[in-house]
Amino acid sequence: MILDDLAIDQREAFCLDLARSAAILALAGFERQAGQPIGMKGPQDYLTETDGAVEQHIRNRIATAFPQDGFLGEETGGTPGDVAWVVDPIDGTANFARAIPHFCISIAFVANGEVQLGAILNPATQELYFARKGRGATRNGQSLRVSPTTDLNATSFELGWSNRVPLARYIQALTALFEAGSNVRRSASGAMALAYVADGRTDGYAELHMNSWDCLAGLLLVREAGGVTGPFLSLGGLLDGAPVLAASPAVAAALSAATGIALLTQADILATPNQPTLTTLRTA
Ligand code: LIP
Repeated sequence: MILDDLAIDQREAFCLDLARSAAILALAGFERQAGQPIGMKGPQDYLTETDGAVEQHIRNRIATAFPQDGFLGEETGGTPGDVAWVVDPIDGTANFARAIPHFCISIAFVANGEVQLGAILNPATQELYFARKGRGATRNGQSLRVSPTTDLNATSFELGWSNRVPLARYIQALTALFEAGSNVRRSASGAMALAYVADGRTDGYAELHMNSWDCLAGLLLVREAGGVTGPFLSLGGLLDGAPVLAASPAVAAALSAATGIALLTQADILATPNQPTLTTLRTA
């Protein structure tokens, strides 16, 4: 089913209100649970009651407003279909569980084979990042551009980590980035990291495997802020996850070479309708 601009307009207004209402729940949970026992889904995989409550809130509101839309969430799963909301209720759970105010709600809306809307809201700072395909990216309404950095010795990259990837592969990429001259950070929230690339606060973000709910909103933000990314949906990332790379154009190839994660090629761009014009990018 192809959605027209009016249908996406309706979801844009809803998406912004949905992110704000979810953030109220998330912040209340953050303030309530500080110092409480921490639940674990698995090694280094935290579970808080707020994750489930926020996702249920989001899922219920979508089911009421747009019952025909699909849903895929980190906590409750789902069958997305062609028109779907892809949601991480609390990205940065490890931070949330330890009372570190660096976490967010990440909401993406996928239709017509692409991410159409992306919203990332950090309830602790009240910074709302939003992008609509072809219409730019904002933070609290202010337009965003990726960083102008060209000198690798001045770059600050972020490299995400999870135990879904062999440690040796992570260390290899980390070493290559430091050897290329970059400073490398990890903040434990991939969605916030991608929003910071769009905001010019970081020059690039890479992770060797991310789930769709962690990255789809942020990848749209980066592209709409003038950045470049790797392929994700075309790799089957919606259901299975895939490597993620997003960066300002001048340093994207270096990040790709150091991590071995491919960039979108000109052929990828030309094959995707309505893509913003980008310089030709070599793949890794
Ligand atoms: C997080 C991701 C991040 C990854 C973390 C964790 P969560 O998601 O956003 O990319 O590096 O290990 O998976 O679990 O906080 O929602």
